[in-house]
Amino acid sequence: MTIHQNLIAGEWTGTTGAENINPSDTNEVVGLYASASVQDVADAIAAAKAAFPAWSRSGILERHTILKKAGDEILARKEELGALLAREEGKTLPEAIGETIRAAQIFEFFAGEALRLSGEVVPSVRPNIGVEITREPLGVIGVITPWNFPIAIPAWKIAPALCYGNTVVFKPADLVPGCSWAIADILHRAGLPKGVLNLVMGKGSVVGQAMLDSPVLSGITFTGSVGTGKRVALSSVEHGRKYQLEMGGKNPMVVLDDADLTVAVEAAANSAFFSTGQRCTASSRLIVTEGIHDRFVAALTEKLKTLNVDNAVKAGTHIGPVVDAKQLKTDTDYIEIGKQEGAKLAFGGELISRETPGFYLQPTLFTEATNQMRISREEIFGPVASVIRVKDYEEALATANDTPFGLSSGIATTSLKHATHFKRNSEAGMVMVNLPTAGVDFHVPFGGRKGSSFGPREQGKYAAEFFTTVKTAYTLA
Ligand code: UN1
Repeated sequence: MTIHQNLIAGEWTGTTGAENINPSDTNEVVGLYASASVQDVADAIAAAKAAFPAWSRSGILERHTILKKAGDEILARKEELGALLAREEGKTLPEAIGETIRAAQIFEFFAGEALRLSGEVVPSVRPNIGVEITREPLGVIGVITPWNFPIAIPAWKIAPALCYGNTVVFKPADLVPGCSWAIADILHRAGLPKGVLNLVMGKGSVVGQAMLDSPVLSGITFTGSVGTGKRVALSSVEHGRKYQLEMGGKNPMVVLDDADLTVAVEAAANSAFFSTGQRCTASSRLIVTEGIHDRFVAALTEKLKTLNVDNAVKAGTHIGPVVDAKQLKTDTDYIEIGKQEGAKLAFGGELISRETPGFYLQPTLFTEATNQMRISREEIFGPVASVIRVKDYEEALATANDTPFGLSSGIATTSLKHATHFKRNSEAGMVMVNLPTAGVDFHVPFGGRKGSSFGPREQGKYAAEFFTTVKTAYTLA
C-alpha cells in the first residue's frame, strides 16, 4: 500500500489514515493519504509566506525550467498517472490519459509564459516623466480543487500561480488525493524551493475552512460547488483578498432542424454522458426544435444503447462509474424527481452491477421535459440529461439562456445565420458550434457568467489577470 503525506515547508509530513477508494471497484484502496489538521494548514501558509519574497524575485528561467521539467515528467508518465486518475476518479482510461496529457501541456504552456512576462512603457501626460506598467505576483495563493478533474484542474491553477511568482497552499478534493500528491511530488523533485508549493490534503470542513479563515492568503482560486464557492466569496470579502470561482453549470445544447443529425447526436452524447456527466461543462439540457425532435431522440437513444458502462480501466468502457455513493444518491434522487415532475424516462435510470463492485448507473435520458422542472434548473453532475422540445430557433435561444448558470453552451446547426446569432447572443462564457459543450483547449480562456463563475478567466494568457496585480510606476526623467 502506498503512503502519501502532506508537503509542508519542503518536508513530507503527517500520518496517513485516509483511504482513497476506487469507485469502479470499492474493494480496492488506491492508496493511503494524510489528513491535514488546522495547525498543518497554518504551518503550510506560514511556509508559503516565508518562501514568497525569494520566489517572487526568482529569475524567470528558474520558473520556466521547473515548470517545464514537471510537464515533461507528467507527459512521460501519462499511462501510469492516467491509470491512477481512472482508478481514483472513475473516468475511463482514455479520458484519464487525455486529461493527464492536458495537465502536461498546461505546465509546458506556463513554462513558456514565464519567459514571456512583459509590461508596457508609455509616456506620461506630463512632460519629462516616464510610466511603466508591470505585473507583480499577488502573494500566497490558496488553490482548492474539485474531484472531477484530479490532474488538469490542479495543473491549471498551480502552473500559472507559480509561473507569475506566487507561492501556493494547495488543497485537493479529499475524494481524489492521488494525482494531486503526484503533482506535488513531481514539482518538489523538479527543484521548487521549500515552501513554494505546500500540499494539505483532507476534508473541506477542516482544511478548506482553515484556508478560508486565514488573513494571510492574498487570493483563493476555487473550482467546486455553488455552495462552497459562496463561502469562499464571503470569507474573501471579509479578509479583503482576491478570489476566483468556477462553479456549476446547466449547459444547454441546442439542436436545430437543419442540424447534421450525426454531428448533433455525437455532440449531445459526449456533452451529456462522457466522463459520466461529471463535468461542469457537461450539457444536461438538450433543447431540440420540433422538426428534428423525434429523429434526434431516436438516434440518441440508439447511440446510448451502444455505450458500455463498466470499470474505468477496462478496455471498451465508454462510461465509468459515478464517483462515490453520495453522488450516486444525488443522481438517483434527481431521476426520481424527474419522473415525479412528469418528464418521460426515455432511456436508462437504473443502477447496474458489473464484475467489480462499483457505483454504476446507466446513462439516463428524459424527454418531454420543460425548462422549469428542477431537473432542468439544478445541476445534477451525473449521467442524466433531458430533452426539451421547442418550436424554433428563437424559442431555443430564449430557453438556453433561461438558467441561473452560464458556463458553456452549444448549438448543432448547418445555418451560418443561426450559428452566428447564437455565438453572439448565448449568455455563456464558452460557446460551441457543432461541438460538445465540454472538452476545452488549454491555451485559451476558460470560464463562465452568471452563477457559474466569478472573477477573471482561467487558462491561457488570461490567467495573468487573477494571478498578478498590476503596478504603474512613474519616473521623473
Ligand atoms: C472540460 O470540459 O474540458 O470542473 C473541462 C469542470 C471544469 C472543467 C471542464 N472546470 O468540469
